[in-house]
Amino acid sequence: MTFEHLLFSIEDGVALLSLNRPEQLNSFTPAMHLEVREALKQVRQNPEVRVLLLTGEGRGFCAGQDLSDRNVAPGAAMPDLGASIETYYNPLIRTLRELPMPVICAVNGVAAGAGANIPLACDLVLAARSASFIQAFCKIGLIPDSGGTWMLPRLVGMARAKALTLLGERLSAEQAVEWGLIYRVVDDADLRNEALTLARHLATQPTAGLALIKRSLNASFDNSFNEQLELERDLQRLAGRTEDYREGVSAFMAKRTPRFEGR
Ligand code: LHQ
Repeated sequence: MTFEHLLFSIEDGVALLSLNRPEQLNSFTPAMHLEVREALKQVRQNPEVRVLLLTGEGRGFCAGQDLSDRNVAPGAAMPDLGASIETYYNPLIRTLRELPMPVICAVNGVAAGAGANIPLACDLVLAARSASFIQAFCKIGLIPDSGGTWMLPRLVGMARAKALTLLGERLSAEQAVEWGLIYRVVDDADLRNEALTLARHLATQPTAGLALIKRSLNASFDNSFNEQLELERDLQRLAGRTEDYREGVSAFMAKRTPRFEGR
């Protein structure tokens, strides 16, 4: 499949997926959703891929749903936005969160609506200094979706989550780091390189183990302490049976650099 609305490449174990509708600030149409879905399927199925890097082309990361085909004419039937979420957004968010590899998001510019919450489903979020996050939903009578109502209170606390979502004000990238919403801010000109360097580093690491770390931390929000201890036991059991564990210990004992393969 050739892609019209995104750029997609795989190199050095890193899949780079860049949203590519820059004139519309990479807002999502059904066609773009389908292309992202196909690219993510390739990421999942290709054993060469050990890290996913998600970003956007142009001056925006993603402005959420493309609203140009969402105008409800007076007298027209009311839309079923739930269907759109069920069909497109929820599967996207679940896929990013459950992908068994580290997912890096490089937020290259404004991230609004669903576009502000998609990064929160990723594992490591870097943002350009000029980027910003806007929970724009409240301005058009909607509620935050794409997992925002779940992630925001957990990341920044209820008081800030309510302020962000009820006011829809722009949060700068630096403030987003201060609030614990994202990991790191870098200068605009350095964002792509910094994100790629991080992705290439992770792709040389024991990525099967990293996937288990991600899984255990994601589960911790829902589990009791005892359930989490049991999950740690189960996932450590899996981790201990990877080739990379064998290689890691063996390299440590021999005082040599390990060569991990992600299995
Ligand atoms: C856009 C968009 C856009 C189309 C910028 N659509 N063209 C899920 C399920 C189903 C339905 C509903 O929604 C959802 C989830 C959602 O995501 S709802 C939230 C949808 N997103 C928004 O409400 C954000 C709308 N955009 C904005 O508020 C601004 O564009 C931001 C703050 C993102 C950027 O502002 P500026 O930097 O001033 O840029 P701009 O507004 O001039 O936009 C540049 C162009 O991009 C412009 O087109 P034009 O032809 O005039 O150059 C915009 O119309 C277009 N654009 N967002 N979502």
